[in-house]
Amino acid sequence: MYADARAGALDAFWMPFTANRQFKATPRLLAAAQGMFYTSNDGRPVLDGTSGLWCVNAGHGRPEIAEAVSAQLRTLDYAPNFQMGHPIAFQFAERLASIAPAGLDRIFFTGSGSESVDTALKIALAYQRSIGQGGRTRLIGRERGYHGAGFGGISVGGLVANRRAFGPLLPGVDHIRHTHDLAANAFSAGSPTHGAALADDLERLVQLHGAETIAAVIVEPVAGSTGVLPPPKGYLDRLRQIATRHGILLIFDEVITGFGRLGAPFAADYFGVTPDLMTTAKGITNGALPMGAVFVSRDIHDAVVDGPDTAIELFHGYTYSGHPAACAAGMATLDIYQHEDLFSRATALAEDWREAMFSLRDAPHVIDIRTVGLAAGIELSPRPGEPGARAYEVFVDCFERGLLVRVTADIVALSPPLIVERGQIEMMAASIGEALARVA
Ligand code: PXG
Repeated sequence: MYADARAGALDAFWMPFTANRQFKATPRLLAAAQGMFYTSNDGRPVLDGTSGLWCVNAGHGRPEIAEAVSAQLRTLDYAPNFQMGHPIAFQFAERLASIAPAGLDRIFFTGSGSESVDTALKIALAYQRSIGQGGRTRLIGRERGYHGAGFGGISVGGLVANRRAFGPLLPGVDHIRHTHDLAANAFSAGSPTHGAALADDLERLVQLHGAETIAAVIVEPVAGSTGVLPPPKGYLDRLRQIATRHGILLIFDEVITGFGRLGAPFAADYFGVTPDLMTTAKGITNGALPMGAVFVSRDIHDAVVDGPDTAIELFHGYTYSGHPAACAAGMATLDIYQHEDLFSRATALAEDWREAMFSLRDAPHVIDIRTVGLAAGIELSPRPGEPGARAYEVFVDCFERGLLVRVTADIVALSPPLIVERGQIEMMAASIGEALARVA
């Protein structure tokens, strides 16, 4: 219950991606957080099964981050990075470059995942132009992809609800097919066996549009928002080969998969496939401050950062690109990831995670379970005529009993902080199992 009981106290905040009237009639508020737990506004502990929104990878309330941010704000609260600079942005970029997949060691800072996506798409276009391929203006995304909420991201994104209200979007965008195939792949742990050939859909678009019109293809290595879809075995390799063969840049959107979600620093490391650009955000600061970063191959950087020394090479950037406090949060976050070996934690827990999630295989309504790293998607059969209602009820039931999960359509998604303990993983499976037994 909201402490401020005045009528209308929740009205002013137009909440994002939320059923505002339903929420404000029965609000769920989180007042504090520590480690693996939130505390709800009415004082109940709530186990965080989602790392906030896939971002609090090192767990909540880390004093090291709070102290680093506080010290930075007292020393240098803000300074521009346009034709000026400040030390911590360079230091943090160098730290990020040192953990980047081979070759992706040029870092462009942004304020969010959506800005990272816009930035990567713009760099791809600028690069093609700088190498004399200015006719390559098409951008390719994938059905069911989520790349944030900017016009670039929703254009290459493939979730109809995020697109339909917003007009014609960017011109010249096309999409390859998604990889979800329940009939062939239900209950696959990790990457499913069937579907590598779906990468050939990029070849189809090359035949349709001409490679010389296509700048880049962007995919999430594991599609997250749409309900955790690991790539079929061999799919990402094949996509890499086709993109390379046709001079198309490959962008991995690692906003969710970056910073240890899969048991390696990045999905590129986990799957052994290196893209040309990589978008990140979320776990970069453990969610403590808004920030994103695009990792760019040195070749792309060098091709764009060319021409007369006095000319600005890329007319792009944000007031908060490399914000000092966000960089301080990021440096402290990387220290934690490294000292606590959190990038390998998802691998250490993978078997327990898989086992716990697959214990729900025979629970009511479950039609698929997918796990990869420390993420899982539990897909339910929709209640006839009421798509999404069943999963939403599971979400509310879990919250009331002290577990935070995410739902999208009729899929329950889990992505706990990497500090999760085995017992807490079992609690998550047990709570979801009980909720499934209760919903109609
Ligand atoms: N790319 C990907 C792959 C994402 O998952 C974004 C870009 C956009 O990031 P920002 O920071 O602009 O929100 C995202 C965001 C969910 C959920 O429940 C996922 C996201 C955001 C909110 C909810 O799956 N991902």
